[in-house]
Amino acid sequence: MKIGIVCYPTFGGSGVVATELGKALAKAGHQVHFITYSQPQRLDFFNENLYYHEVNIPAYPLFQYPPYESALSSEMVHVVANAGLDLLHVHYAIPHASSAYLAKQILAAQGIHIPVITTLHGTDITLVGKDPSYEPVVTFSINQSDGITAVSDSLRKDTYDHFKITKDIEVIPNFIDLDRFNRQKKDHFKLAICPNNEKLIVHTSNFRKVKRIDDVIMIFEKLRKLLPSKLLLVGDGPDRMRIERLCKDLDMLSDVRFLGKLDAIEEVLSVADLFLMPSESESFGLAALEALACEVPIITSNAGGLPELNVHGVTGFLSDVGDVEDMVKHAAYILDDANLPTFKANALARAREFDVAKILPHYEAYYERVVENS
Ligand code: GMT
Repeated sequence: MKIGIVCYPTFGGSGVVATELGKALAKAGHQVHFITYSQPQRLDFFNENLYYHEVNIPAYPLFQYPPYESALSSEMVHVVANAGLDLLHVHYAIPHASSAYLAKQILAAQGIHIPVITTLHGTDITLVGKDPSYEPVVTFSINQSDGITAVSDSLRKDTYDHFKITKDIEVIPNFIDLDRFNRQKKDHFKLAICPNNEKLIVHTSNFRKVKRIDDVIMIFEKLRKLLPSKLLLVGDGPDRMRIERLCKDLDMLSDVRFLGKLDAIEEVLSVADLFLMPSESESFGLAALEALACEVPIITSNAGGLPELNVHGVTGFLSDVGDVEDMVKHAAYILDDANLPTFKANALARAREFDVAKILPHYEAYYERVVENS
């Protein structure tokens, strides 16, 4: 098939999933055209089936807010018509679903039919999309999509609960490329961070409020009193400065390192003993799946789709949002040398269930169904 993929090209989970999906589709022989405002971060290899089309947004003094959606729709129209696409697959509803709707109408007026699939990823539904400033457009454009997917049962339910959706939503979970995400031997790195064989705790995120990084700090503050440990924080975002100040105030900076945004996240995960994700809301938890693939057990909240990934007592533990004490108790249990090897093995076994080779056929089958029925 010839597939157009529209996504945010930055570090966010939806952009990562969209890019990895496009790469896997290209490897499977499909022709994939990325349509984004800059080159997707993970589009890091050459394949004869991959194309990248940049959306140009010409500046004009009148535009306080450059009309990105119009430029995106126009680029979709050009690519669909010129490359003869069979399908447009847009990731994250805002504004991609409404831009795709407009492109579809313009193309229809030219006698070209293009089916549109919208994949809902998380905050487009649970946070931003619910805002009255966006809600009518989000509801309308989701309903106008020829196919809708959500990354977990929980997100599917949230979508029906918060929006008047009249169509079926297919659940296709996040997936992982185990060729890239696997535990590598990085002893020198571990020794540099944990010179006295301390346990290494990792958190990766975009440092937004929804991630509850204060909880990560409070869990670690209590944990390091129970056993020698270090904390690595990977990523960047609005909460980073405040969290750095909090660590300084708690006199923790000797045990906590802020690594900022990193491409080779699998190298950090390769030396980790435990991953923390105490999020307020999390539709799937791709970062936690990346940890599992590197044999790192996970302590997560039970928000959103996390119970669909984290098997309580097997791959890690689930706690109520904000229950720091419970998370500390579970973290100490996992990190006990008598328990850690079992949790590590279980983590890998669970990650294998989300291998891209297993999930890709679900997307391909869904594409065929949507194209046939639209
Ligand atoms: O808020 C984020 O973490 C970024 C966001 C995105 O859409 O870029 O991530 C969401 O999509 C990921 C991929 O489907 C999911 O694994 C994340 O759980 C989800 N984040 C939230 O729901 C908070």
